[in-house]
Amino acid sequence: MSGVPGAPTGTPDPLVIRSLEFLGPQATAGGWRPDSTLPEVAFAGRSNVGKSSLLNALVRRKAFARVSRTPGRTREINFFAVNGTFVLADLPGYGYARIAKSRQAEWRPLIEGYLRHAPTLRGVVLLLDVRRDPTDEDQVMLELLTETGIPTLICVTKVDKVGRDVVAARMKAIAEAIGFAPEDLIPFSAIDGRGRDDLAAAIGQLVAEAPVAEAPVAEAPVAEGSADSAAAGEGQRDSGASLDGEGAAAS
Ligand SMILES: Nc1nc2c(ncn2[C@@H]2O[C@H](COP(=O)(O)OP(=O)(O)O)[C@@H](O)[C@H]2O)c(=O)[nH]1
Ligand SMILES: [Mg+2]
Repeated sequence: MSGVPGAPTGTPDPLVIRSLEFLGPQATAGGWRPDSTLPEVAFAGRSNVGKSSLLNALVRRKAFARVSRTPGRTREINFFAVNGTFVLADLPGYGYARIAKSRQAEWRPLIEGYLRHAPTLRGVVLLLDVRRDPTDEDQVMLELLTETGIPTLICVTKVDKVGRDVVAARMKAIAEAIGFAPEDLIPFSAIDGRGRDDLAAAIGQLVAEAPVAEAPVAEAPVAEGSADSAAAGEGQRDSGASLDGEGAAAS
């Protein structure tokens, strides 16, 4: 099982966790975020898509799996430094059916603000449920990613919930709905582990690749004020936090 196009088999697994440090939450658009120079990868998707389960499977950490039921935490962006080498940003799930419509729209300014002001962001992993067609909110997310030019990995979750033959058909339908090639989608299951190594390799590539959206470094003379982003204090907060998860979520 494999098939991440271009992912060399020799890419070291960046998600063998030696250290994992909670850096803090971003709660509002333009609010605090870590002043990090490390490459960053963000994870996005609809509530209940399986994001917490995927992250727990990716980093293979029991402590990580502790599902927080704090409602507030699930509406924040939570930042973690992995092995001191890259930052994982867990974006709030959108489209949660039990949240009033007025609150459902809150995710957009926060996520949009984040995408536009994350200087070291190397890519976003967007999760889509194998059994569902992409929603309007998924499409909004994709449009934001296209517009900002942020490299995007599509991960199709919960593939263990449908038969193997159905997976192929669903991958094709989902790819079509979002304008991707089916072979560029990564099938994933937190239950049987499918896709975990492919996703880890693809993330490894993202964080290893030359930055695409950062200020030019060596060649061009540095424009004043553009490169100096390291200044303010390290935002280190309660490191006992774990990734969010709606343990009691419906469907
Ligand atoms: N069968 C199966 N269930 C999953 C998988 N990933 C998540 N789930 C279930 O889907 C629900 C939502 O998962 P969760 O990780 O909390 O989703 P989140 O809201 O996106 O963080 C939970 O009941 C999980 O047990 C998967 O790969 N396979
Ligand atoms: Mg979650």
